[in-house]
Amino acid sequence: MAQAAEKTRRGKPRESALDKDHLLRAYRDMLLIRRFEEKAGQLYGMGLIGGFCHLYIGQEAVVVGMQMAVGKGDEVITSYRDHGHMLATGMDPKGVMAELTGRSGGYSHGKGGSMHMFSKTANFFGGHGIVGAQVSLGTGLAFSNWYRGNDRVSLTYLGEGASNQGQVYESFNLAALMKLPVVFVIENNKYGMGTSVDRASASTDLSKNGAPWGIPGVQVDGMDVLAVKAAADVAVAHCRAGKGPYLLEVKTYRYRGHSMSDPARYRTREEVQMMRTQHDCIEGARSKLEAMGVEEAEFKRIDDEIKALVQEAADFAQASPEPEPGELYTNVLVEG
Ligand SMILES: Cc1ncc(C[n+]2csc(CCOP(=O)(O)OP(=O)(O)O)c2C)c(N)n1
Ligand SMILES: [Mg+2]
Repeated sequence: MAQAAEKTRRGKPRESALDKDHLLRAYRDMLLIRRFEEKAGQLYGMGLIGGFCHLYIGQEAVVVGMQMAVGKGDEVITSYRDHGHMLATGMDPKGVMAELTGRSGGYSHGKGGSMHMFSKTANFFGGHGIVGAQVSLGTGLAFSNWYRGNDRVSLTYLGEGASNQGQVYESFNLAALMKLPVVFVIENNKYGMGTSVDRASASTDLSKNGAPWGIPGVQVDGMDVLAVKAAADVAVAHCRAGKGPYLLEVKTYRYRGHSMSDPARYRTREEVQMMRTQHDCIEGARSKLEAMGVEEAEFKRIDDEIKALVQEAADFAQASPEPEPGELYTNVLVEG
């Protein structure tokens, strides 16, 4: 991050202490998501998690970088690939894992599962299984902030597969027309299930998809958490200043299958391997931290802390009881 570099008296650029702390925090937060998702994958394999489950492994830098740019009160909404977003907004790994295993200690009391969790305290608005549906809802969150006259910003995430949906463009229009404070974050992981973006989208630079409505947009390296943070800072400041929506196309990659069963015939092993070995966001952050002088003992301390947190979440998820049969019809419908 160019502006993050400080000049020493000899004129050599070096990262400031503040940047080291920020990056360490980002490293920790990305590692929590990675290890949490690996554990979720294991529990799925053991039959403890059922139904849909979309892992976020590989994409951690996107949500962590975005969260570094927002503050208390700002809102997040996303699709079904949502565990990382929940952890990054500060939701408790125990409650998320318990929801994945369908237990009463979960955020939706075991009745929502992987794709349907919410937290008012964390300002996390889900978890949506209908592709693109969250984009109109996220625009609605921004409308509510505009209506109330506060300075909150809505981070509305979508996949590149969702990006050409009609309701996405309707949302762009309304957001631009009313200058709503929403950052549209397209997580371009190259695939929508088994369809590559090149086969599905006539528009190849998705950051320009808001151009007809005058929505500024940029492409961002989503495997570099500091690049995401830098772009997010600009986007969030734009929205907070009342200038209307902003679009980020964040180029990322998912290492695992679309969902838990995925024949993976749409890409080569070499492609996945190349991303894992040459562009991994956690390894990238680690190398930068090593260059800043962070020692092995510090990484070990963070690894141990995360391992313990994730194990605690898995233990809690397995010890928490299943919902009582009498709970079948509670909290599923609010009568107006
Ligand atoms: C309206 C709708 N159409 C189709 C589906 C089936 N479906 C689930 S995920 C998905 C692909 C979406 O890809 P993308 O937006 O790139 O998100 P990613 O899975 O890569 O995070 C599709 C077509 C759905 N859930 N909802
Ligand atoms: Mg995708």
